[in-house]
Amino acid sequence: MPSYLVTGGAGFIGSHLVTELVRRGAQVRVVDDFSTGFRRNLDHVRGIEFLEGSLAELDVARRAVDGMAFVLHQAAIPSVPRSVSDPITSHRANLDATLNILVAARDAGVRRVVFAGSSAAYGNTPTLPKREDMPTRPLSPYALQKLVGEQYLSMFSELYGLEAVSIRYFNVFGPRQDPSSPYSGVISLFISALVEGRRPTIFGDGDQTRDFTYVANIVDGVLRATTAAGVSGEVINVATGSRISLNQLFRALRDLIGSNIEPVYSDPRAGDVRDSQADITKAQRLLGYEPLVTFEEGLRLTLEWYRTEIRA
Ligand code: UD2
Repeated sequence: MPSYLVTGGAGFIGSHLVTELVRRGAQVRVVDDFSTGFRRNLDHVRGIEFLEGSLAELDVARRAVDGMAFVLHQAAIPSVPRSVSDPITSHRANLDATLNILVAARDAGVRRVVFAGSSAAYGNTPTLPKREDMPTRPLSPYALQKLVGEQYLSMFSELYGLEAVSIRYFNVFGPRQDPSSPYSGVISLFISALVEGRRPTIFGDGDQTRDFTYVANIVDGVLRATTAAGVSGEVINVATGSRISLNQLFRALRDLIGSNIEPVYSDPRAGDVRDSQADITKAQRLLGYEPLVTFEEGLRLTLEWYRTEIRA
C-alpha cells in the first residue's frame, strides 16, 4: 500500500479516513493543529506518524507532504456560523492552507490530492437534487472558501498537471463528531442534548432539509477518488441522494432515544442554506460509489457511540 497524508487527521472525518487506511495496511501520516481535532480521536490507531502544525504555514505543508504518494486534504474549520462571525480565521484554515498544500504537493511530486469540498458551495439552487454542473452561489464565507478550494484544485490540475479531485460532502455525521461547540454539526448537538436531558435548539422553522450522510459513506467515496481513473480536476458529490428536515431528524432521534423533550425554536441562522440534497449519479458513474450505510442505520450507530461516550 502507498503512503497517505491525511490533513486534519485528528478531526472527525479525518480520523475515520486514517482508521480505514491503517486497516488496509497503508503508511499514514497525519498533520493537525488541533484547532477542531483531538489527539484522542486517533488513540485507537497504531503506527501512524504525527506532525503537529498549521498548514497556513507553507513550511509545515512542505514537511507534511514530503515523501507522500497521496494527500487527503481534510483540515478545515468546518462551520458556516463560525465563518460568518470570524471570516479571516476561517479563510486561513480553509483557503490559505489549501493553496499551501497544493503548492507543496505539486513541488513534491504527489500522485493525487483529494479535497474535502462542501455542499455549501451550491447555496440555494432553484431545483433539487443538486448536480455538480449547476451554478454555485455561496451564502457564507465558509461556502465561498470551500468553492474556491475546489477551483484551485481544478486549476492546479489543468495548469500544473497535478492530479486533484474535489469531493463535495453533504452534512456528514457519525461517531467522533464533536458536540462540544455551538458550531458543531447539528446531529451531534441534538444527540448530546437529548441524551443529557437538555432541550436542543432548532434555528428557523425546522423545515429546512439536509442530505445527512453517515461518515463511512464519505470514507468509501474519498478512497475511491484516490484511485479512480479520469477524475482529475473534477468536483463530485458524495452523499445519500435523499433529504430530511430538521423537524423530522429531531423526531427520529427523540424516538430512538425514547425522550419526550421539546426543542426550542430560535431565529434562522445567517448564511444557512434552505434545502440540500445531492444528485449522486456522477459519483456512481466515475467512482462506482453507492451509499453503504443508510441514514437510519447511521443514526443508530452514531447514537450507540454517543451513549457510550457520554456515560464514560
Ligand atoms: C454545512 C454544509 C455541509 C458541511 C458543513 C460543515 C450545507 C447545506 N451543508 O452544513 O456540507 O460542509 O457545513 O460544518 O451548507 N441547526 C439547528 N440547531 C443547531 C445547529 C444547527 O437547528 O443547534 C440547523 C442549522 O441552522 C442548519 C442545519 O441545522 O439549518 C444544519 O446545520 P449544521 O451546522 O449541522 O450544518 P450545515 O447545514 O451548516
